[in-house]
Amino acid sequence: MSRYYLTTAIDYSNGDPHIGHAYEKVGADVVARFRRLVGEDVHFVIGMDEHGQKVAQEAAAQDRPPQELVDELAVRFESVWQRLNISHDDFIRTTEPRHTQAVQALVRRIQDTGDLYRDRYEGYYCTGCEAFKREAELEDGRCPIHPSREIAWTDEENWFFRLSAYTDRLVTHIEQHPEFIQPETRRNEILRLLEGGLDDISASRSRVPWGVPFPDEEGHTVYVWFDALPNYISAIGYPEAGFSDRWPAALHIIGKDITRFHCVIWPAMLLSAGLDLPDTVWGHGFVKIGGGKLSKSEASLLDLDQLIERHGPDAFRYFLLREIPWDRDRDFPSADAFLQQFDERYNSDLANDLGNLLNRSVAMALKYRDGVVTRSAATELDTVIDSGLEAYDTAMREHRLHEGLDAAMSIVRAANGFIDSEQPWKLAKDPAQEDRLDNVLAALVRALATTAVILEPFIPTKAAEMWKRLGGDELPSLEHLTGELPTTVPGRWDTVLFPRVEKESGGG
Ligand code: ME8
Repeated sequence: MSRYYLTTAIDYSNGDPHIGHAYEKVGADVVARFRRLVGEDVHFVIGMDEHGQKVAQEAAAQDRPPQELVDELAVRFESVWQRLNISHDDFIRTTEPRHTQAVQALVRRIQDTGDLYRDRYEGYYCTGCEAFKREAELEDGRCPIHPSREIAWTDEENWFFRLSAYTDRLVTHIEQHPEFIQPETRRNEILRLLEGGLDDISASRSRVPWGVPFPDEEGHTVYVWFDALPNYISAIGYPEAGFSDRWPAALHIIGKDITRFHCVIWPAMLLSAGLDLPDTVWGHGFVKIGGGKLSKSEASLLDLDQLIERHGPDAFRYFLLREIPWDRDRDFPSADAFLQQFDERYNSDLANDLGNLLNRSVAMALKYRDGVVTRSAATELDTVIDSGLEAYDTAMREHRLHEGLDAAMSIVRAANGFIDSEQPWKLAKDPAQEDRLDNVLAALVRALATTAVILEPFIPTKAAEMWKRLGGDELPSLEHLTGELPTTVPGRWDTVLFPRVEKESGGG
């Protein structure tokens, strides 16, 4: 069984989870579930980034010890992930002793290679990015990513990491491994950045007490990115030898704002420590409302608990990946527009296309054949199912999740079209069409069974229920799909899979 270790960014513990976090975790969960579906031994890690100035400032603003704040937020994030059915195997928190030990071990190892030196830093620091900024990176004296935050001038004696020494090795690695940074837009951005050469960066902070103590350096903590990035190895047991059972990771999933940390700093740290680089870093796009920052009142309309409540967790998962391409940004004009689109998508794709197909097909199989579907020949719909499966598999393996989802839904749309064109109720009246009716019904059940399996990564609970309603037991893995198709539909269900919503969309 091949191993597949995947991770997401660990989220900052300075506020509640939002739709951007949910989008990333759901997308990563779709990848994890897809890899399990194709029979791989998946290890899926998410977690919390709990140290640094940003978290310390929030705790101070709330007049609380930072540990108390991060403990509370970790519970809050995990409860949302549970409600969304995120199937992670581990939840790493950077305040855990296993993490602290791993970070210190990695810093010592990098120190041993001679890549750390003491120097003085004088310049700007953006707590939003948790990063030092060159003057040229600022716009009107502010960080363009966090224009609402004051940018702070800092002057401190730090440990520095010789990042500049890795420029050429990084360029060579990226050029020789086109799969290392994806999608390609991100790869090009990083190559452009490397063309300009790299500055060395701080590895410690002497003015931020909330962090992992820097080894043998009283008063210094490990710079928060130097602390956060190694979560990918601390979670699998670094520096214990067993960590290499999982390392290198197959995939790091992160947002486009932090590709530089993952495609430049992290690989340089790994190279310095003599560790392998991850196979792929995927930098997904951003969900935006009204072009950028959400106002507080708009944000409250998009509270995750309410969004999950609105049409259930599967519908929210579906909506996020149907509407927001996995490789690009998506801007909704307003929170109201987001909700309206959510309601429309729910009704059109899930209640109408998928839900109705299931109802109509089950009803016809029961009415005309007592639920037993047998085939003597393939139909046009079978051809569509075969090509849909192939398109799905290719898209999913290349992490084009929105295309994978569309390939699955194209089978659903084709099956509905097939019912309309074949008119099974007419075939049932004509004794000469008995075989044709058998084949049509069998193809419909096959379309539904196939989509139940391949939609499992996106809508895990409803997909399992679909499979059951078709007479299946446990959802099979993808390679066993053909052999395990249900052939007897057990009976009618008195509930529908996705009840239609009729209410006006809006904030409530
Ligand atoms: O960056 N749309 O944490 P974070 C899509 N702790 N994705 C978004 C988003 C949006 N509107 N807003 C944020 C951090 N994200 C660091 C990561 S990893 C070693 C440390 C994504 O809470 C963002 O790109 O600010 C990142 O991948 C993740 O959410 C966590 O963001």
